Amino acid sequence: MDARYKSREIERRSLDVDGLKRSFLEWLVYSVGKDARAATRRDWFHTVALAVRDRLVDRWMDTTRTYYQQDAKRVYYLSLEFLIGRLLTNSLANLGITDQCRQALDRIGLNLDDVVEAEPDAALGNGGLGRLAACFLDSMASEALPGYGYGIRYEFGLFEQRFEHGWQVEYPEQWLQFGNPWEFPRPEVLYPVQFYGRVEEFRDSVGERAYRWVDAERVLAMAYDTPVVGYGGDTINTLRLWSARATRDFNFGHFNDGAYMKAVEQKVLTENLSRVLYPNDATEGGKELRLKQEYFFTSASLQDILRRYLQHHSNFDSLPDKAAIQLNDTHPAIGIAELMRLLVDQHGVTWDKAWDITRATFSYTNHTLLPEALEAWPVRMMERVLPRHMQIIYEINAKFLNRSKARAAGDNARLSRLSLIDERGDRRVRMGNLAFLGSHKVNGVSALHTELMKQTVFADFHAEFPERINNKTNGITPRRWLHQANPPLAALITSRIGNGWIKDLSQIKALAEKADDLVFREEFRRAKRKNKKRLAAYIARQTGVDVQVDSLFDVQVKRMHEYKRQLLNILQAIALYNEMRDNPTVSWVPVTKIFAGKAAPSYHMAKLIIKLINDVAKVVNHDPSVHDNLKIVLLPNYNVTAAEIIMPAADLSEQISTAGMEASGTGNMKLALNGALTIGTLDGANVEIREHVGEDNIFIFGLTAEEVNDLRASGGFNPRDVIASNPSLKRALDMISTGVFSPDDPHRYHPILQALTDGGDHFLVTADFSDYCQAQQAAMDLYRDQEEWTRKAILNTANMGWFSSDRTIMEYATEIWDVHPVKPEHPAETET
Ligand code: NBY
Repeated sequence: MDARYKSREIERRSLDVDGLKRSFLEWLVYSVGKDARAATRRDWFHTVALAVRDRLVDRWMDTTRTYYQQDAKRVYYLSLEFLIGRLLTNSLANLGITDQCRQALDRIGLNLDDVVEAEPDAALGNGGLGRLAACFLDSMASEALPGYGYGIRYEFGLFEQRFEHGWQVEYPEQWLQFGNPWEFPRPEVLYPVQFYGRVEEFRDSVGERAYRWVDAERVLAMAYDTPVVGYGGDTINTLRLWSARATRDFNFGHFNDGAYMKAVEQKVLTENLSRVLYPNDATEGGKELRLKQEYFFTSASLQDILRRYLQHHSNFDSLPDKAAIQLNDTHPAIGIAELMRLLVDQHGVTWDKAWDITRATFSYTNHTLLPEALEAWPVRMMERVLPRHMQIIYEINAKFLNRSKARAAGDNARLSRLSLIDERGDRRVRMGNLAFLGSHKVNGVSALHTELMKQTVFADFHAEFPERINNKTNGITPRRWLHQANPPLAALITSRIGNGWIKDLSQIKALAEKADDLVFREEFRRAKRKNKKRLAAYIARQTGVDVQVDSLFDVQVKRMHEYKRQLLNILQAIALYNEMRDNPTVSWVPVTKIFAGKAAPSYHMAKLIIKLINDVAKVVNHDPSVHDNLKIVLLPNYNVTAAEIIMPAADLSEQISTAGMEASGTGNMKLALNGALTIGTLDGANVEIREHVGEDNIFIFGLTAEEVNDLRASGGFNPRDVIASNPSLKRALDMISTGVFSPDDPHRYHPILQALTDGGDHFLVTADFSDYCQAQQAAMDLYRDQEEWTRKAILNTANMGWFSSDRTIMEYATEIWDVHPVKPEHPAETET
C-alpha cells in the first residue's frame, strides 16, 4: 500500500490531539476543498464533523456486524419524527474526545464553541414525541441494545418561527442546504412503495382465494443512514431515514415532445413525499400527503426489516423472536396492515399465522388522549390510496367483531366503539384501535396517562384485553440534557460523586446529602448563575431585552397549545404587574418570565396567544414604574439548541396544563434535573416528579384530573362567576379587553376573552387562576431565601435520576421487546 495512503488510514482513527489536528487540515483541503485562509466557520464545522465521523465508522460497522453474526433480536423504533438537534457536541462527548478536539482546534487558532455554532439543528420533529424518539436512540446505543430508528429524511424540518410585529410568521427550515456531514446516502438500498390502483382477486396454486394489488403508482424509498453513538462510543447504532425517489422510468424512459417535461414534473411531484414535516403537534389534518408519508416510511421500513430477517431464516415463524417493532403513536400504525399484506400476499403465509406473527411483533405507544389528536383516516381516502390495506383492515375488523360479539351479548354500542371503523358521519378508520388490536403491548407515557387510557379512550379494549395496557413513564437522556447542556453543573457534580452518573443517572442520588452543605450550595448557585448569564446574553441577542441575572427565571418552554395554558401564565404576569404598580414601595422579588414555543401554522388561537404575550411584554418591559422588577420575554424559534441554553438557566419550571391533558411532559424532567423547582398541576409525569423530589420541593396547585372531570361533567362551572369573584383576574381581563396591550386594535383579543367566558373556559384557566397565583406567591417568597431555595433545587437534581431515558428504555427492553444488550466485537482494536 502507498505509504501516504496507509498513514492516512491510521490518522483516521487517531484520537489524540496531533492526529485530530492533522485530520482536520487534511479534510479541509481534500474534502471540503478549502484553504485554511479562505475557510468559513461552516467549512470548519463540516471539516470537524467529517473527521469525527471517521472515528466512529469502524465501531459502527463492528456493531452492525456483531448484531448480524449473532442474529440478535433487534428493536425497530418506527417514528415519523426524530427531533435530534445538533450532533457535533453529542458525538464528541459520547466518543470522549471533546477535550482533544478543543485542543486540536486551538492549535489551528479556532474555538470549538464557534465551530459547534455553525451546525444547523436537525428539527425533524414537532415537540415531545419527536424528542423522546431522539432520547431513546441515545439510550438504546448507550445501553448496548440492538436498536434501529426508522423515519423520514424530510428536506424541510419544522418551520423556522419569527415574530413580525409580535405575530408568528413561518419560514422554511433548510437544514440540508449546505449538506449533512453525518449521513451516509445508500443509493443501493431502495424499496418500491405503491399507491392507488386496485385489487384483483385470483385463485392461487392450491385453488385458494388470493389478492394482488395492481395498476398502482410506484415510488422508491432510498435510505440515508446516520450513526447513533452510545455513551463511551462502544455501541454505534443506526438511524435509517427514507427519502422519496421517482422510479427509473422517469429517468430513462423514452419520451416524445411534451411528454418529456411532463415526466420531469411528475418526478418532482413524486419526490414531494419526503419534502416537509407536518407542523401539527396535536390535531390531525387528514391530508392525503400525510397518509402517504405514513405508509411510505412504514412500508420501506418493514421491507427492510423482513430482508434483514430473511438473511438468517427461511420462514417467518420466528420473526417475533428476532424483531420487535415499536409504533411511536399511530403514525406508523398502517404497518400492521402492511405486515399482514407482505406476509399473506407476498410470502404466502396463512392469515391466522400472519396475524399471530404480526401481533407478537408490534407494540404501540400512545402519546395523547385529546380526541382531536386521534388519527382517523376517511375510509374513502384509504380505499383510494391503499385499496388492499383497506380490505385487510375490514378483514381484521370482521374477525375481531365476530369474536367479541359473543361476549358483547347484544351491546351494540360497545361493538361500535370497538370497531376499527367509526361509522358516524363520513366513515373513518380509527388508527388507535388498529394499533391496539395489532399489538401485544400498548403503553402510556406516565402513570396517570396510562390509568386514564384505561378509563377513557381504550376502556372497551382494556376490558377485552386486560393484560395489554402497561405504563412506561418517559425519560430524558442525561448525556444531552445535563452532561452536554450544563457544563458548570456537570463539572460540579462530577467533582463530588465522580462521573458514573452520566451512564447511570441513579447515582446522582448521592448529591442529596450535599443539600445541607453550605459550600456545595454556594457552588451550585454559582453554576446556576453562570447558566443564567449565558441565557441573559442569548435573550439580549434574540429580543433586545435586558434581563437581571439575579431575578427569578420563570420558564415556560413548549409548543403553544391551549391545554398547556400559556394563557394562565401571562394572566398571572399581568396580575403581578398590577400589584407591582399598585405597591411601588414594596421590595419585590424581581421576576423574569421566559416563554418560548411554536404554534401550528393553522392554530389561530395559539397564534393569538403568542401575539398577546408579545403585546404584554412590550407594555411591561417599557414601564418604568415597575423598576425592572418584571420582565417578560418570548424567545423566537424554540428548538433543541435553544432548549440546551434555557433548561440549565431556569429557576422555576412551568408545567401548568389542565390536569388530565398532558400525557407526560419531558421538558418538566429536563428542567428539574437541571435544578429548577416545578410549579405545576398534578398532570402527566408531574405526579411522579412530585413523588421523587418530595412534596416540599415542588409547587403543586390546581384541580386534579378527577376534579376536572367532575367539574366538566356537572355542567355547573361558570367562568363568569369565577371572574366576578376574583378582582385581580377581572382587572387583568378588563385590561386585555379594553386594549391596554393593543391600543392599535382594542378588539384583537376578543376571541380569547370569548373562549374564557361564553366559550365555557374549556381549559379551566379561570378555575385554576387563584390557586396558581398563590403558588406563584409561594415561589417568590421562597426565592428571597436563597439558601432554602438552593437546598430544594439540589434536592430536585439529586432525586431526578429515575427519569433517565436509560431506565425507560430498559423497561421497554425487558417488559415489551424482550431485547437484550449485545456487546459489539471490535476485531480491529483487539488486533493491535
Ligand atoms: O409526547 C407529546 C405529549 O404531548 C407529551 O405529554 C409527551 O411527553 C410527549 C412524549 O411522550 N406529544 C407530542 O409531542 N405529539 C406530537 O408531537 C404530535 C405530532 C404530530 C401529530 C400529533 C402529535 N399529528 O397528528 O400529526
